Amino acid sequence: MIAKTPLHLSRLQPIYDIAEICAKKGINEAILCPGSRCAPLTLAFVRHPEINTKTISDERSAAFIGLGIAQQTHQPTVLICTSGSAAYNFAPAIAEAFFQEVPLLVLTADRPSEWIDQWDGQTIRQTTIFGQHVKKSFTLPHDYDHADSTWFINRTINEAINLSCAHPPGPVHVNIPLREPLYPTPGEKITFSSTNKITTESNLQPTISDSLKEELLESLRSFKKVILLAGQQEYNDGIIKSAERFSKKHHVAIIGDVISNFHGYDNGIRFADSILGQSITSVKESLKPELLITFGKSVISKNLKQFLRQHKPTEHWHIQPAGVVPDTFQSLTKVIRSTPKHFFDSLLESEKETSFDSQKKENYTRLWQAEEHRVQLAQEKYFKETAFAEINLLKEVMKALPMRCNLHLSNSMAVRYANMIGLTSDQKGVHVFANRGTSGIDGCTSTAVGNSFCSDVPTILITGDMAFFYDRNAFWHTYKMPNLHVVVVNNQGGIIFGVIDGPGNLPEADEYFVTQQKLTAKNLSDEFNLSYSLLDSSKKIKNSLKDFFDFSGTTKILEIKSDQKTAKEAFTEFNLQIKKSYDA
Ligand SMILES: Cc1ncc(C[n+]2csc(CCOP(=O)(O)OP(=O)(O)O)c2C)c(N)n1
Repeated sequence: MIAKTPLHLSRLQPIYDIAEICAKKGINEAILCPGSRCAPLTLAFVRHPEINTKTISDERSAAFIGLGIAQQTHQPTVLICTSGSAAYNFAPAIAEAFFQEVPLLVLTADRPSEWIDQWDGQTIRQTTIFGQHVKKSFTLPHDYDHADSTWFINRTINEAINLSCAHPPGPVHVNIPLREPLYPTPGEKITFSSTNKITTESNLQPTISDSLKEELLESLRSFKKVILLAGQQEYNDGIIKSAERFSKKHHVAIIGDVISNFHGYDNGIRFADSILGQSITSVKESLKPELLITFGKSVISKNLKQFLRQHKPTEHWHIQPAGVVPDTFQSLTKVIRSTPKHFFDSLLESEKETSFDSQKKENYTRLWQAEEHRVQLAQEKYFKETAFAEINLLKEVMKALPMRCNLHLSNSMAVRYANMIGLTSDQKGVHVFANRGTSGIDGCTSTAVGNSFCSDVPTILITGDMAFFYDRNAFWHTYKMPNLHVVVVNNQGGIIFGVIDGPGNLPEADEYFVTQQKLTAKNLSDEFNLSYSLLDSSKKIKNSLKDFFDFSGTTKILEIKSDQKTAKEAFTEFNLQIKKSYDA
C-alpha cells in the first residue's frame, strides 16, 4: 500500500516521530553532535517539548557525556551524529556502556545505501559500525512511500528502546539513511503525530522456586567458608541491607572494593586487595573459600582475582537476572537467575544449624575481619609517619568529601588509590562511579561532566593528568557544570606504569610506558574559564580543601602537584607497611 502523506505532514514525518516515540517511552535526554545529514533528527529532538537537548561537538566526548547522563537518569540517553567518521568517534563510549551495562540509544545519520562506496563525501560503511559492542544494530529504510516503512520505523525504535533497557541494559544502534532535502522549507513546521504506536515491555521478574531455594539452602549449610563478593554496581541501600541480613544469617564474609559501592556496610571487607597482595602464604590458605557467591560486574583488584583463581572454591554461584555470565575466577558452577536482593531475601529462612557448624562459619568471617583490621592499623601507621605524597593527599580529599556526592574515579591510579584508601560506612551518601567497563582513560572526565548535568548533588572527579588532558574536550561546550569539582593529580605521566610489575625496570619504561608530559591544568582552566587552584605544599592542604569543597555552583579544578619519584616511593612504602605487619 502506498502511504499518502497528509498535506500537513512532512515527507520526513516517520523520522520526526522518532523523537515522539522516545518521549512517550520516558526518554528525556539527548546529546546532539553537529552535522547536516542528521538535520532532520536534530530538529525533531530540539523542537520536541519534552526532550532536553545539548550539543557537544566532539563525538567521543559527547557519547561519554551521554553515558554519564544515563547513569543518573537510568533511561537510555539518545546520541545523534552525522554520517562518516563522526559515528566512529562514538565507539569508545559505546564499548564502555556495553560492558558497564548502561542504556544508550545511538542514532547515526547515513547516506542512502546506493551512495555507499561511491566516493560521495562523509560516507563510510555504517550499518554495523559498532560491531559486537552494541546489543543490536538496526538500519531504517530511506524511503517512506509504503505504509509498511512507517510501521517498520515505529516498530524498530520501540524495539531498540526496549532492548536497550532490558537486562542487562546497554547501547543499541539505529543507523538512519536520509535522503535530501534534509532541511524543512522556510516556514515549514515540525509536528509530531499523535497516533504513534508504543510497544512496552514488562521487566523480567526472575524468581527463585521453592525447590531451588531448598537446594541452595542445603548447599549453603554444607559450606563453612563462604564469601559473598560484590562487583561493580551503583549504590543501593536495599541490596546492602538484604546482603547484611543474609550475611548474618549464614555467617558469610562480604567483600567489595570501592566500585562495588558496598562501603555502607559496617562489617564489609574493603581491603581485600591489600590483604591478598601483602599477606603470607599461610594466611592466604586460611582465607580460601569453599563457596564463592558473586553479584554485580567487574572487580578492580588483581590480587583478589589472582587469589580466587589460585585458591578455587568448590562452588562458585553467580547471581544475575539475565545475559551472558563471565567466569572471571575460572570456577563458575551455578548461575542463579535472580536479582541479588531477591536472592538474599529468599534465602533468609534456614533450618537451625548446630552451634558447631555456625561456630566454624563465624571463625571464617572473623578471620577476614582480623585481616581487615590488620591492614587498617598498618595504613594508620603509614599515614601518621609519611609526609606529602599523592596517596596521602588523596586520603585527605576522600576524608573531606561532602556527605552526599557522586565520586568519579578515573583510570588508572585514581581508582586504585581510592580502593587502597577506602570509603567508610558513614560515607553512605558518597556514590562511586568509574569507567571500569573497558577501563579506558579516554572518557572519565566527560562521564563525570554528564553526571553533573543531571544530578542534584555535587560531582567530584579524581583523575590523573593523562586521563584529564586526554579528555579535555569534556569542557568544550557552553553548558554549566554545576558543582563539578575535579582533583587532578599531576605527576606528569602515567605513574601506574611505574608501580605495576612489568614495565617498572625496563629502560623504555619512562619514555614509552609512563610517558612524560608537561601540561598544567592551569592553562586548561583558563581556556575553559574554570576556577583553578594549585596544591603544592603540605601547609596548604587544609585551606585548599576548604575552598575546594565550598560549593558555589561553579566548576572547580584543584591541581595537586606531584612528582613521579615521591609517588612511587610512597606507593612502595604504603604496601611495605602492610607487609611488615605480617612479620610481627
Ligand atoms: C584510551 C586508553 N589508552 C591507553 C590506556 C592505557 N593506560 C592506562 S592508565 C594510563 C596512564 C594514566 O595516567 P594518569 O591519568 O596520569 O594516571 P596515573 O597513572 O598517573 O595515576 C594509560 C595510558 C587506557 N587505559 N585507555
